[in-house]
Amino acid sequence: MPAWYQWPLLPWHALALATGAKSFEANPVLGHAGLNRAGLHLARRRLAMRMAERRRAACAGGLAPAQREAFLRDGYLVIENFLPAERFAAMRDEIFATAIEAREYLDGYSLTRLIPLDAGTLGRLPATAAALAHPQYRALHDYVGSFRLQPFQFIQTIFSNVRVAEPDVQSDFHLDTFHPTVKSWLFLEDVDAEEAGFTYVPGSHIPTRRHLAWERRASIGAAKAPDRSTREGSLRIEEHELPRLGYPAPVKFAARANTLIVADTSGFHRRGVTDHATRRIAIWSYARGTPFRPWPGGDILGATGLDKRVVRLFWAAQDRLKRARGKTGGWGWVGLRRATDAPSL
Ligand SMILES: O=C(O)CCC(=O)C(=O)O
Ligand SMILES: [Fe+2]
Repeated sequence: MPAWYQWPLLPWHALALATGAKSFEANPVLGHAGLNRAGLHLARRRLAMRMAERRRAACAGGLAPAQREAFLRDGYLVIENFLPAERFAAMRDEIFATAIEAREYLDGYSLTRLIPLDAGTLGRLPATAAALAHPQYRALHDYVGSFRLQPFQFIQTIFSNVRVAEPDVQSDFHLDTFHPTVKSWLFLEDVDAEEAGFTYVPGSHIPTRRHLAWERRASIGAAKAPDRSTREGSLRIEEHELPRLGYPAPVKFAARANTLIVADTSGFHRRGVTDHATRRIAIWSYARGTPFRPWPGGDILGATGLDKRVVRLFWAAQDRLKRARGKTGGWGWVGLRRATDAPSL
């Protein structure tokens, strides 16, 4: 039962069922054990998948049939030599040479640095802006994400083993959310097999019956799960549970520079675990639409250019909230950094 103090907001929480809201903990309807036992979570998931299928079909034009087939089978696409070589080199050289205000987050053994590619930075990175205007880039995100949406873009550097600690929170197998959604990495440097390569369970974007049964069970206890990400709607799974779900073994991707990996991160994935002190630099993008919408268009942020501003506004609001609550740690601005600058702890 929701606690008494949650009752006044129940209609609001119920309305959130029709949106991408995913936190089992923050929403007493989404997190309700009885409702999830009866199939609330699964019903949302099934309907969201049906809608995504329709939207995806409408976005299929920009992909070759073999690409569509590979994606529908695996849940990801790996495209080597994605950009023309000169364009890629110009972008990489420009990025490696430019120091820009960055945000960083120290979590477990990783330090992640993000430099937004937005209205505040793209003017200083003309070769990068030109390279990312590649029409296939957008088409792939639209198809995999199932929305015609301008993705949010960042320069992402992940340093692993910056300190003695457990791997970061992304290094557990998980689903980002309950509906199809897209993330991509266009690697600026090689990622070797023993490094922290992106790892995906092939085919897990289309849940098997056993996967759905696992998800139903997980959703029942998710609001009170010991793991925070699970409570927040990004279900974690133990590695030893995976083989029972009927998928092939996870694939950890080694990749040459200029490889693009685009994935539906509603399938099981994680950041690969490594013993080495490594750095992984990529153009990282994601896009997420409203899961129950039957049509793929209507990108208001993209049409108004706000997509290049909202991330910063969101971060500012987050930072203000954190200060107001007297909290420290987590993501924060750290001043000028190049993507390649060694972490200073
Ligand atoms: O960085 C990676 O390899 C995966 C991280 C992840 O799980 C995510 O961004 O959703
Ligand atoms: Fe993820």
